[in-house]
Parts: sequence; C-alpha cells; structure tokens
Amino acid sequence: MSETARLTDAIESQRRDDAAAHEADFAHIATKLSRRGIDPETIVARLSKLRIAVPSWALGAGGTRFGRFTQAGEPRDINEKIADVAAIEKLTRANGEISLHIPWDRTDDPKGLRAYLAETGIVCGPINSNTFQDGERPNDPRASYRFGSVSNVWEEARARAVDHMVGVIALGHALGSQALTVWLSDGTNHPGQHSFRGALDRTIDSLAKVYAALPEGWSLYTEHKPFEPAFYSSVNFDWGASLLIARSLGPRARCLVDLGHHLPNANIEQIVAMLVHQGRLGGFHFNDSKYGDDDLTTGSIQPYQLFLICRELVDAERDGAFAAHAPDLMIDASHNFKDPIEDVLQSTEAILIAYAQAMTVDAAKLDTARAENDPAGAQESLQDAFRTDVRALVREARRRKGGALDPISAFRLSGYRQAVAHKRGFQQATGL
Ligand code: RM4
Ligand code: MN
Ligand code: MN
Repeated sequence: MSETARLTDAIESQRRDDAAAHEADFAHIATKLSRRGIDPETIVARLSKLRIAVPSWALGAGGTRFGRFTQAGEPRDINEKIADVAAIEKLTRANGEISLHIPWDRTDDPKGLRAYLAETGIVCGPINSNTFQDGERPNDPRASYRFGSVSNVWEEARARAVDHMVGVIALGHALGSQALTVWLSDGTNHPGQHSFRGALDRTIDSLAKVYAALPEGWSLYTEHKPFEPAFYSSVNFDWGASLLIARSLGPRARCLVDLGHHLPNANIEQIVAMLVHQGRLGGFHFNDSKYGDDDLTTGSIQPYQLFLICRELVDAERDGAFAAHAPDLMIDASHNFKDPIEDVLQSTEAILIAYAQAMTVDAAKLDTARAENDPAGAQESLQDAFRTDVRALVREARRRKGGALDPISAFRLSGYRQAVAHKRGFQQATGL
C-alpha cells in the first residue's frame, strides 16, 4: 500500500470513529461563542485559510554541537522532504508550503523539482540563503565566511555571499517562491574585532545588490538574532537593526521575527506591533524557547506569549494593516528527541489554536477597557479568550478541508514513518 493510501485510510477511519464526539464538542463551543456574540463560522473560515510553511531542514533529526542521532526514515533528498510535507499537508490541510534552504536543498534540475512540487501540490515558500557554512576554501581564504559574509571587510567574501543570494533568488524564482529570507551569522567574539558602523555599512551595501536582483512581486526578509554563533556582537542583532537594514534597502525589504531570536524576557508581541506599525512585518519563524535559540516546539513553553503574538496579528488584520503584504507564517524548529513530522504537527496545532483563541477575544470589550483605562477589564478579555478551549474549531476547519480530526494519532495509525523507514533506511537528512 502506498504511503498516501495509508494516510487516507487512517484519516477516514479516525473520522468515522471520532465523528460523534467531535460534533458534540463543536456544537458546544459554537453555542458558547455565539452567546458571547462571536461568530464561530468566521473563525473556522479564517483558520481554513491559514498556511504555515514547513522548513525543509526540520524534516530530519536535528543535532547539537555535542552530537546528532539519526532517526530511521529521515528524508534522503529534497523530493523525500517534499513528500513528507505532502504527508503533513494531507493530515493538517494547513501546511501546503515548504521553505527551502540552499545549499542544503541544492538541485541541478529546478524544472524537475518544480514539476514534483506541482505533482504533490506543495508550494515553494520563502527560500533561505546560507552564508554561515563554508566548506574548505584553502586556496581562497579571503572568500571564506570565517570572518563574516556580507559584512566581511574582505571584498571577496562579500561578493561570494552576494552571488550566492542572487543565485538563491534565481532558483526560488524558478520554483515559484516569492521571498528570500536572509539570516546572517555575521558578528564578532571579541570587543574591537570590527567596526560596528563599518560592518553595518558593508552589510547594507552588499544587501542592496541582492535587493536589486529581486524579481517583481518578491520580498527580502531580514532575520535578526542577538547571538550565536557570534557571542560578543551580531551584525543584525535585534529588531531595531533589522528594521534599519530593511528601511535602507527599500519598501520590499521586511523583517522576519524568529520567536527564539530574542534576549530573555523580550516583549516579542510588542516588537511585532512595532513592525506592523512600520509596515515592515515580513513573516515569522515559529518555535519556542526557554533560554536562547532553542528551536523547541511552538507553544510548548510559552503558550500565552504565542497567543499575544497572534492577538497582534488578528488586530492588525482587522485594521487592514496587511492589505499590502500579509506576513508569511513559517516554522523553524529542530528536534533531537521527537519524530520530526510529529513535531511539525504539534507546532502547527499550537499556532492554529493560538490564532483561534486570539479571534475569540471580545474586541469591543477590550477597546472599551482600554478607553476607560481599565487594566483589569483588559486582562479579563484577553485571559477569557486564552482560557477558552478552541480545539474543536481547529478540528472543524480541518475536517471541512478533508484533513484528520487528530493529525498526530492519524499519523501514528497510518504507519507512515515505518513505511518510509523501510524504503529510506537509516540515513541522515541534509540540514542542521
Ligand atoms: C538560524 C536561523 C535561520 C535558520 C538557521 C538554520 O538560527 O533561525 O532562520 O535558517 O538557523
Ligand atoms: Mn529562523
Ligand atoms: Mn534560529
């Protein structure tokens, strides 16, 4: 039996078994919301339109600098990664998009890859350049990224990074992508190692060349991160630097917020609101973190923060702030313990739940509380929504699109991982 047929069987048998329980749960929440003057159908309709891109590099097991443990059945090439995304999409109906990372997903046959994407129905989302890994360059040390890529004092390294990014845009264009995400590892470990202002100038100059290569309709996303791999300073270290770079480049440069790329206790929802205010919110890398760039499952550590971020999105949408550009929603995670597909399913579920909860906020009540300087009232409206169990709304949106009522258990029931492990064996996927 094919893997697709296995998934279909599992989804259908689960739908038969769980239909009555789900109907009761959905009726319950629908009545409850209607009583509060909130239309459940509006929420279900909005949820069915959300699309969350899967990162190609999270489909294999992640590693740390202390080791990496391969799991059976990791995808061996880009086609198998796309096949895994298609499996995820079949279950969730919210993940029909893959975010590629070059050169990890390099191909000599973009046409063939585009055809495979079309065959599986998966869209090529924002594409990532990689100027943080090098390979040996013994004959050309000045072109190495050792001392930085677009910010390097050596012209050869900067030119190489620019060429790489322009090449990634060309590949992305051939595959139907519409955005380049630039995360830079550029930075220093030692005070005085480089000039902060010089590095920023060189970064903006180099990225301006990349920006000039953007095709019609494309965006360039700048992704900030405070530290790692550089531990004294990073060139694009926070949302301020990111906004500054984006504004220096032009209107199609926007900022990408990776939830794990902030110093502890940063108010990420406020950062999101600032970027919305400036019309520069490009997109997200969803994950969760306790200490640093932990790349843990979205919503697993700080679900209230995720809810508050989604609340800003719902609010911005209501105010028409995304008319010109809606933020791209992506996951950026890494897992040493879990099955990567199960992790993506859980992250997706967490985002959908937080989004649905954000939509159940009584906006009129919140507006009144704010207008009356009533902080307790404002807190009540937010927490009332956060504590509402909206899972039946998420399930209903998925059910109507033909997805699984419960993606994780349908995935396990299907035996997908065992089937691909049999075919693929025990081989490490490309990626982190
Ligand atoms: C970085 C950053 C980027 C991702 C790489 C793999 O920390 O989050 O978005 O491309 O990791
Ligand atoms: Mn990221
Ligand atoms: Mn990261």
